Amino acid sequence: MTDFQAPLKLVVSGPVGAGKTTFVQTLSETPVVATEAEASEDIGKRHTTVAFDFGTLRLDGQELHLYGTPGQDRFSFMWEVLCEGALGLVLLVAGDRPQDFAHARNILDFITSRIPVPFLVGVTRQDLPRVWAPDDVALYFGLPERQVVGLNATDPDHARLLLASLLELQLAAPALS
Ligand SMILES: Nc1nc2c(ncn2[C@@H]2O[C@H](COP(=O)(O)OP(=O)(O)OP(=O)(O)O)[C@@H](O)[C@H]2O)c(=O)[nH]1
Ligand SMILES: [Mg+2]
Repeated sequence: MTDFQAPLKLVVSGPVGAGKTTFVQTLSETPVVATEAEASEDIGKRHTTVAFDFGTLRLDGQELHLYGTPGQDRFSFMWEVLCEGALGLVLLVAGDRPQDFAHARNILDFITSRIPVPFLVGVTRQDLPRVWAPDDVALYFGLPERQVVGLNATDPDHARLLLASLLELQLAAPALS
């Protein structure tokens, strides 16, 4: 027996502009590997993730590896690659972009139908006016309120709290084999 604990792999996914890259950058204690490129179509911002974001941190003594996915559907093959072996999922959606909620739901279904992992929905941009509250997003997704958390993805305290809640869910989940 060794007391080496393997890093826990967590995936951060969601539509374009949900805050995935921001979330990984806010949390990572090591320099983030990011693969942003100039967007080739009009997605409302200049740069977008084309392969993944990668960051690491320790939380409650557990080493975590975070993989942020691209948001654009044309990179959906990367979702499967990145989700291989994942033990948790953070599905981010921008609280001021309700037009993206259906797409977020599709991404969530796509991933959880392939890997039945514990997940939390994070509703970003809570620092801005006129955003959907997490409870309303929970209703929209048909999820229990405790599974939908509001956050400002640029705030380390918010981001760490969300991950801590996901770890709690993960510990509570029956062992997946
Ligand atoms: N005020 C505020 N801005 C945010 C928040 N989350 C993300 N942003 C901003 O929203 C923009 C888009 O965020 P990204 O992290 O690039 O989004 P993404 O999900 O990685 O997008 P793709 O890689 O294109 O799919 C950036 O300018 C962020 O600074 C938030 O909670 N509050
Ligand atoms: Mg990104």
